[in-house]
Amino acid sequence: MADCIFCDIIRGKLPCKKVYEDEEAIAFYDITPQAPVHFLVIPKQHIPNIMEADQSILGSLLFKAQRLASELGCAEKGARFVINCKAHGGQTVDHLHVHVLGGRALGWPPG
Ligand code: DGP
Repeated sequence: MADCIFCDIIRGKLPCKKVYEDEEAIAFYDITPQAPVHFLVIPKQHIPNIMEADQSILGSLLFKAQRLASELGCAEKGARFVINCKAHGGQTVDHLHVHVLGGRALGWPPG
């Protein structure tokens, strides 16, 4: 989709520090990390937010997020898996993405 920075990353028009890629998804480190481990898992298909995603893509993205978190050392102490949605959810990029944050203890609740 035009004017989507994550679609530009998928197409290689914008650089990223890639964690993982397959036919349907890509994972890369967040540009403004909020934890020692902070990466995003996104579908290659332009899906604006979680409300427009189906069961298959959600299951697949979350499973990949879980596997990658484990590979990056977050299995023992845990991590946070976050999907922000639209204005009230604090979503700033309108392309579905799962945040994975780990490597330190995180506070709760969010502001
Ligand atoms: P959200 O607020 O849930 O929409 O989070 C969007 C995240 O995307 C935010 O943590 C910063 C990250 N981000 C925005 N632009 C870029 C970019 O060009 N490259 C990378 N790697 N991350 C980006």
